[in-house]
Amino acid sequence: MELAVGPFDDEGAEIAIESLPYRRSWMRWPRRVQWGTLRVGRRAPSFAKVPDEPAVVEPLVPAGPVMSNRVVRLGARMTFHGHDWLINDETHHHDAPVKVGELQVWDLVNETGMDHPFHLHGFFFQVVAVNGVRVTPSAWEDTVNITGKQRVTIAFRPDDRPGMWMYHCHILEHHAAGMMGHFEVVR
Ligand SMILES: [Cu+2]
Repeated sequence: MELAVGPFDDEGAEIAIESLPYRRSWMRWPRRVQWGTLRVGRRAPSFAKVPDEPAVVEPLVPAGPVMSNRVVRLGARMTFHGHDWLINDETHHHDAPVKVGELQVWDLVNETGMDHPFHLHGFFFQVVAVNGVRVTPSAWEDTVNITGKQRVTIAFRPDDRPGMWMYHCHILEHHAAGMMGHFEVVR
């Protein structure tokens, strides 16, 4: 997505920076919160350069049925203190290794009723299907929001950077309470 961003108002105008209400679970009622105020300064020339052609994203997975080679289930478990947040029924899941150059197609299955923004470290991925329905990837992502009970299929090809890598829910209290996994990239 390419955006042109202002401000387009005159000097002295005030623009609120807000988070808009979004219901990410039944547990919390969404609120509109103002985080800051932008005051428009004196008019200045733009430094932006617009590319002649928009970026082209070559699909990693050809059209047709998708075969995934891994399932990552995002779950939860009640505890005395609140919740454990889980990957494949474990906190801080130790996932299987992946090979450099080998196409990865992962089914991310949200077993809970709330959203989890899934974030992968180190490798950009394409969203190839949502709830089993193919989508044409239009961008390289490092995070995809998975709504309650949704299944999102992603694809990436690990390049030659062996070592331990991580994925996690980007709601940091979920990450801290276990909704993360490590996996090794091997040659
Ligand atoms: Cu989460």
